[in-house]
Amino acid sequence: MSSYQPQKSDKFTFGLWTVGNRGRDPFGDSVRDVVTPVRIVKELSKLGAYGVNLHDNDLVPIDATPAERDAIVNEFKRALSDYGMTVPMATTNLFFDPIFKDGAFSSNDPLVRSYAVQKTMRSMDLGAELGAKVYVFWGGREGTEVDASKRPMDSIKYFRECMDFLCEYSIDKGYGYKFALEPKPNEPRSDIFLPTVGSALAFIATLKHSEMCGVNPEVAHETIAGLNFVHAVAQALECGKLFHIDLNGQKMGRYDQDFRFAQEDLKGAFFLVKLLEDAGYDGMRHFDAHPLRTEDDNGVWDFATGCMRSYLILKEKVAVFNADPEIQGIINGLTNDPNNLAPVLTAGYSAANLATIDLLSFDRVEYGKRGLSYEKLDQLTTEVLLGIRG
Ligand code: DIG
Ligand code: MN
Ligand code: MN
Repeated sequence: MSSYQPQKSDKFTFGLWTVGNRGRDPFGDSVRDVVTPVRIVKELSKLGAYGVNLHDNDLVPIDATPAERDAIVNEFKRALSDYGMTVPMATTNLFFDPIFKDGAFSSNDPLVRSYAVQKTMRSMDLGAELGAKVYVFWGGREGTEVDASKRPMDSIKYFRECMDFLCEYSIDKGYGYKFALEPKPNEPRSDIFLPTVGSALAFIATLKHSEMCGVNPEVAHETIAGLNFVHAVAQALECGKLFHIDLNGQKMGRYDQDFRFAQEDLKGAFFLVKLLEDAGYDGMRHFDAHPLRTEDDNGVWDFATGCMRSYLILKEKVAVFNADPEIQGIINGLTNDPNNLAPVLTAGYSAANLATIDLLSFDRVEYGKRGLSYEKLDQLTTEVLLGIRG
């Protein structure tokens, strides 16, 4: 039995804004004191985390002077060194300040778009100084409440112009960033542009430097959209565009809850961990979640511990599932190919393969009656998760 003690090799990371969340919500004031970035680094290091991520203003106030900025960053860098922590990802806060109330990269106003690009460049400079190699773009304010307020084709064009400009900036500065777009369908805007992984992947294909752009899917965001998160991540993985991932928990049909990882859909979390581990995903396991408003300071670190423990426990259940002979027997039988047709479809169109497909003949009615044992397969999966198998 493992201790489920996180190791640096697990690559667990947390945003400063996660364990630093003070519990304020639209209907209630903060319930916890400020947790400083230095203390976050120290406490997460003690719990076994690999690193922390940040928005520019999680660390440096928007109105800080250059001297204040440098002092804050130097103190933070000392803490990272003292506690052996890294900063794998950085991002820009383009959603909190009123200037962005009607969007940043997709704002109608070229002055706002230009300021959003400038702020992002300064934030990219900060991220590079801290060693970040992934840069996330979450367009929390890119959207509408009033359809008449935007020409959506122009909004997408504006967004593309800013992304193309910033790709060039990263190249010009030699930062080597991998850009990761983070989709969300709504909240805080009524409708947010690039709402899902699929729409983000389509948008990336239209960028000048699409090769350096991928996605940062979040469990809660595809779930809010009513979609299967594992399928969204699988599509990103399959096309080499899973550059980062935001792990958390979410009930469907609710506001963005950002719960502790696996707090809600346990089977969905299991198949997500299975997908990532079976695929050999070597990126960060980043928790973009926050403690419940009910929690005190102790509860904050219970939250962080729970995120990592649940991932490690589910990783162990994946190994049990993958080694279970009855489960694997059913799964392996699903792709039986007595007529050797899979290689024909993989090889693609040719005279020989055309003839094979053209001449294909079988008893469709009888074949359609075959049972697939999914009832047994899913029950066995449930029993693995309930701990009575393996
Ligand atoms: C919210 O899901 C967003 C912001 O917290 C941040 O920009 C991004 C980082 O993963 N996720
Ligand atoms: Mn979220
Ligand atoms: Mn997120």
